[in-house]
Amino acid sequence: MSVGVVNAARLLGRLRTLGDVGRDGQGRLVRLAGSDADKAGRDLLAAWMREAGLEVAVDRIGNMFGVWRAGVDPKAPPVMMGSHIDTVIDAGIYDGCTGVLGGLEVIQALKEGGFAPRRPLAVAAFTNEEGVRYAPDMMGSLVTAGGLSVEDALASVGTDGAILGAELERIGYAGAEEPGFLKPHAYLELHVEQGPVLEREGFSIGAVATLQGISWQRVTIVGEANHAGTTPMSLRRDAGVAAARVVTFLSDRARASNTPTVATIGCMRFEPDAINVIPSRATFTVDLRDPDEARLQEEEAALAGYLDKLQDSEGVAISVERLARFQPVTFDYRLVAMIETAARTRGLACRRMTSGAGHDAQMIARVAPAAMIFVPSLGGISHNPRENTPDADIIAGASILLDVVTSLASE
Ligand code: HGY
Ligand code: MN
Ligand code: MN
Ligand code: MN
Repeated sequence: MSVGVVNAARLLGRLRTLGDVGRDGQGRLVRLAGSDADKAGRDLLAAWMREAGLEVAVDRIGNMFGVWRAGVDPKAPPVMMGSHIDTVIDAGIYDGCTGVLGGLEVIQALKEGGFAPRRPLAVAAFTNEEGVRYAPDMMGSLVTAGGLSVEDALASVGTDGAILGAELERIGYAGAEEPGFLKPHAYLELHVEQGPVLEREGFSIGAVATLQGISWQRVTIVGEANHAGTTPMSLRRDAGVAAARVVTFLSDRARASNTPTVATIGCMRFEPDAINVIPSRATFTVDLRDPDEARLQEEEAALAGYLDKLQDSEGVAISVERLARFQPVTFDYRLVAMIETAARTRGLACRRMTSGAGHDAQMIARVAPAAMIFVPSLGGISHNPRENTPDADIIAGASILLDVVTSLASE
């Protein structure tokens, strides 16, 4: 029985308002970790947290927490919700923000409904979940879970050369609290699915039981700059051609395998980047994912073997830098079952599923029981301004979050 009702207008209004914070000159939503746009989003979130009467705390890696110090022992481990408000480049408005604003709405609705929790409630916005400017992704929650030292995280160098720690200082979000200062009793993340499954199969709610493994690498291929017109094809050491061979190798291999392996080359740069110069250097990223750890290792080994052979066949030198590596995760069975029960009670079609995307929940699952609630993504589109989820689904997901949190906070 819920003691509070999600205020749909408030939640949807905040999603749209925050969705307009951090638009660049081309109107694209770009709120990269540590940027001025990130600061603007954080400032707005902190104001909403205070408006809800929450204590706002920030830790040294910039993770933000709104805490309702209620309950028998206000210092007891809270039931925590959360996600992230940093975005990719040219993002949609739902990725991450649905979980942060959904969690804030749940606390506000429960307070307004007169709910008397036995333990505190909290909502978190983790720093640099997307990893676009600073690798690895899910950085703030990874530090919270003890998977990366806060010193190393603060020292990370962005794609633009800026140091994360200095950026957090500059935007006023280098907090005082030690990461992990707020150990959750349980953690729940509401998130848009970012894939096609729920919509295609006609489900309103996804109870996320597992999350696939992720491998991020940066590959640098060094050949030799030379004249595009005078150099015979047989004498070239063309870094661009070598890089192109890797793109087709990975794509053909992933397509040919009848496994869930996915491979993406999202960034690529040639140097000197001139129309009539054979590229001397190609730098690109590789994102490999698979729900099965052994298979993911096989894919990494196959790529390494291919790069080895390519060095000889193309006469280039190849180096690889590991940017992130996370094993597949299984979420807390009891929480997954609570999500399914809440959906059934509300008459919402719910299916258990795995997450293709990485999420902060996978890191928090290392230190507390954690699970995720998915709501459908129209057309399965995400990391794209066309990302969209029907209002009714957002409210349904937040209502399930409220139901499960009400039970957990009564324990
Ligand atoms: O890459 C991911 O899956 C997440 O969006 N950071
Ligand atoms: Mn996300
Ligand atoms: Mn994302
Ligand atoms: Mn995520």
